[in-house]
Amino acid sequence: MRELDVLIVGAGFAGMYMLHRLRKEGFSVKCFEKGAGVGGTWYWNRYPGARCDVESMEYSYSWSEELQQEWEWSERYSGQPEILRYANHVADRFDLRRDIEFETEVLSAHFHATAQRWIVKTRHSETLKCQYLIMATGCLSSTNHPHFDGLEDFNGRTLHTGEWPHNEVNLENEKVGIIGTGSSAIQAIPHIAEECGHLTVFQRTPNFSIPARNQPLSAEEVNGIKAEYQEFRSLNRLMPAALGAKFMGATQSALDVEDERRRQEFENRWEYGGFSFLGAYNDLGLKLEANKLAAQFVREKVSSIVCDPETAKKLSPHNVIGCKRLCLDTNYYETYNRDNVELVDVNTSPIERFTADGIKTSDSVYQFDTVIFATGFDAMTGTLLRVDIRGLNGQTLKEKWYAGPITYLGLMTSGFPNLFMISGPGSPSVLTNMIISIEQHVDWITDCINSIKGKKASLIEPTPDAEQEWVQYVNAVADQTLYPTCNSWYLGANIPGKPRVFMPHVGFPNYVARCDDVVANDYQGFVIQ
Ligand code: NA7
Repeated sequence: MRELDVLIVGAGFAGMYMLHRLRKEGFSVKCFEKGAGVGGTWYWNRYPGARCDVESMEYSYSWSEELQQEWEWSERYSGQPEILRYANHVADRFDLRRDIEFETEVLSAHFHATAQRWIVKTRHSETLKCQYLIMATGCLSSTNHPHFDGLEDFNGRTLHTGEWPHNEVNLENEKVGIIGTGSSAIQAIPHIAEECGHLTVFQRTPNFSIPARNQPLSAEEVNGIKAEYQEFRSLNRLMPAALGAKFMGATQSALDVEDERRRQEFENRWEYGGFSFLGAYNDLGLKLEANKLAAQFVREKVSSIVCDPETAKKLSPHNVIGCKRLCLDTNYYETYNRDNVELVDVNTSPIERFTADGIKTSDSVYQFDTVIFATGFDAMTGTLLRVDIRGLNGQTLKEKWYAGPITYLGLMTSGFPNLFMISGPGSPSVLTNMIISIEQHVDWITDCINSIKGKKASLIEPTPDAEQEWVQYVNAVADQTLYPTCNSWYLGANIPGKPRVFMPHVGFPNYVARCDDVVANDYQGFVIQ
């Protein structure tokens, strides 16, 4: 049986950097990846229009000055193919592939208490032993396939945005249906509408979307950032979402500004595009009254863009803006002015079933060649719980987390010694620039493993008290914001039966300070032996 110091699961941006760090520290380490290539999220999400919503100069590794200087991003927001090229470039440049085993899915990991080792089994029936197991499996990696009656009868093609085929998908002249209007759908719909014959969009909840204003990056802008890249990174790390220092950080309340000035500020931000919109005032994510002003502005924009008043009304989002992740688009609302696009509100016309030819709602029958599920993910915990992970006394992670994930710092959970999660529930992860959060976790884990070695110890796990306190703290912080007020995937609310618990930690700098304090206090809240 192979034996390693560390096994990393997943070769996305988390797994790749983790591998690089631990290999440099001299540990025997391998990375197992289910896909046939690196890139994680960006390997699987290849749907038309897939694009990052964090700006390219920020959504990239900061740990290698040479890398960040030499890589040339072409657009303000990178499209999926360019991000995947970047991931491949990193894998080659740092010779990571020799320690990544592709098409190798981990099915189970059981902790053997006497041997103090994790016993890991793969789909290829290999069994191996490792001292540390690091789950770098991503927050949006288990797709959500909601149940629809009759789906098995449908003779057409079905696709999921999060599992898009690797060969070209030709939708020309096809009748296409798409279910869902989250970020993936909002990016894909304008592209699909241009390509296909007719597109029917099935919407359950209208989302807030802001124009991305994507454009080519100018040499001037790139050179300006590269001249002071470290400073640029440091400023962004001080922001609550570890991004956008140039447009977040407003100090004024939306309620303290007269109507006309506020309107102009929203207008400026709408024109500038992207997440900057939510940075207009310091209380848009905190006070309902302030939030309503921003939400109303977007609703008015929707009505001014969409020609058909009935469609505009259906598209008008009615909840709290930013409570679900804000969507960024290119021509999303404009697409509904096309003759070949139709919007169906499934609240008033519920989908009853799939038929052999398409979909039957309560009041119509639709024929489709292809139906696209843009129905999102079992986020943050989905992939961790799909692996059969068993800790001390055979307890499964599923049993332990039956009422919601319990972690300390989003890094570890008690009863599961030497099991680390990168961007696990309870850490800032999806509320931040993921790459920056990933780097902070990877660096923390590397220091931790080195420290255990330095102490001539072999095991680490958090205490139950520390993790209980942490979960309460994460929820208390979230409760000071508007995040818990809607049915988002941050709360697990998109998956029937999933416990409703706010999973990410709000605020990057506070989180980093807590992690640093824990280390400064000799790994307070952990037991090392
Ligand atoms: P999201 O944001 O979870 O969106 C999924 C969409 O699918 C959303 O509009 C859902 O409606 C809809 N949905 C899910 N199940 C159903 C059923 N059963 N019937 C009708 N509609 C349904 O996933 P995305 O992939 O778009 O984006 C995920 C993240 O990736 C995004 O936040 C960015 O960070 C990138 P609902 O809103 O639940 O009513």
